[in-house]
Amino acid sequence: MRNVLALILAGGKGTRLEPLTRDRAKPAVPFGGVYRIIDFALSNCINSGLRKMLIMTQYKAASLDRHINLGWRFLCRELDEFIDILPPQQRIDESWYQGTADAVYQNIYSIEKTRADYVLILAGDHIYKMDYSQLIADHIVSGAKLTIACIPATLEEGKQFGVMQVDANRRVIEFAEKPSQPKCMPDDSTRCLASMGIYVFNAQFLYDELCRDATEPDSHRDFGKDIIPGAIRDHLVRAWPFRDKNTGKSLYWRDVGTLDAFYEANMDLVAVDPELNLYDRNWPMRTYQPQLPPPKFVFADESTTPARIGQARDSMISTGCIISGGSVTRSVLSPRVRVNSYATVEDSILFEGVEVGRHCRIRKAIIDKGVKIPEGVEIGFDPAADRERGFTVTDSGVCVLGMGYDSLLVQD
Ligand code: ADQ
Ligand code: ADP
Repeated sequence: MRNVLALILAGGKGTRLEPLTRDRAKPAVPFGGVYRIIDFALSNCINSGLRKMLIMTQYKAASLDRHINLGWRFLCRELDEFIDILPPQQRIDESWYQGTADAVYQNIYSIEKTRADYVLILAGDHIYKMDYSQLIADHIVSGAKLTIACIPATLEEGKQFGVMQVDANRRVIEFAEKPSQPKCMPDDSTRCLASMGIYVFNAQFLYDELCRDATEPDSHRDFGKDIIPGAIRDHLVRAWPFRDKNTGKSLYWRDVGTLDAFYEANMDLVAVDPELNLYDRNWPMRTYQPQLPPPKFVFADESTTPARIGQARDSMISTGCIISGGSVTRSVLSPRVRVNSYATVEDSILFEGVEVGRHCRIRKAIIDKGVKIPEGVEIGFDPAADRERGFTVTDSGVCVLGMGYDSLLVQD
């Protein structure tokens, strides 16, 4: 793993996660209480034995920068180990990158300087646990120039992904980026083989392909749209299925690009027996956490109606939270959340520092950092009323309050 460089693409705009991405990049969005989304890719790198990481940022990177600086600056440069942030390159006539390949191409000098033989390209916005060393070993043994991690998806999901066809040796023979009619797998007419956006390239091959693409006038400068379809024509490009070695079953992986996917992936964590186990001591997930006292639960008085009981069930409650006479069910609370007496919070995600006033009723909501809900307010019970108040309500009925939405909350 010493000659592998991990490049983490952390620059996507994340429009479909608004308002959570209005002021921060998608990989910096809080997830699972104490994590940021990017912690999953970075923890996977560390747990896989990778020690050279470059994070490519673009939009609204201040909060991401701070998180990396606080939580991920522990590698030893003297041993040629690093996690560095590559800010966007300032070009004379264009300030933003075109596609993902352009972002990599413009940083080619920093990448070549690492003298890596293999480049692992990752997205900063996926929730999963993957041992990249297995993927890299498969890549090296097969002699492929490029290996793409893949997973079965429904034909509907396939419209959001790169969809491929492979031969009996897992050679990729067709690749379509976000096809309107995804082609199914030969042995399963209901599913297609989706690219996870995780690639291992032979470094020299990557540089050659990026330089070739840079001279194509019609290219979008994108891995999925241009580089991969170009590479499969003349070179050995293989697929690597992300599945359990023993059972053959596909493993947990979520692209949390939409509010509903983000919500569901958080809710997956509060299941009694979650598919994604964060408590696995063999695969620790790292993050930055402020120094805070343990969560506290106070008041237990059943004689009042409603009862005044400080409690949480089937929930993840972070440090510094105080559940003071309120009740929390199937929810994920980031640090320093406060839930006051007679309030109920159900099926919700509350980010850092949210305060829920007395007698509030909150259901199926995502509430961003620092929002203070005044006494007696109801959220998530009436989608039309929630929309009217200026909140985002998703197709599946999740109500989302961005930072600074306090002013829209009038007392019911
Ligand atoms: P998408 O995720 O739709 O599909 P894209 O929007 O290009 O592809 O984003 C890929 C990653 O790069 C994301 O993590 C994004 O945040 C980041 N990114 C985008 N533009 C960037 C830039 N200019 N600088 C830095 N980072 C940037 C891709 C593949 C599909 C595949 C899915 C799987 O194209 O084939 O199926 O990922 O999720
Ligand atoms: P994160 O929650 O990701 O750590 P920050 O707290 O740094 O992010 O906030 C990200 C950006 O959002 C900041 O640059 C700030 O300008 C903006 N912001 C923070 N709080 C508010 C608020 N209450 N209303 C509007 N914008 C805010």
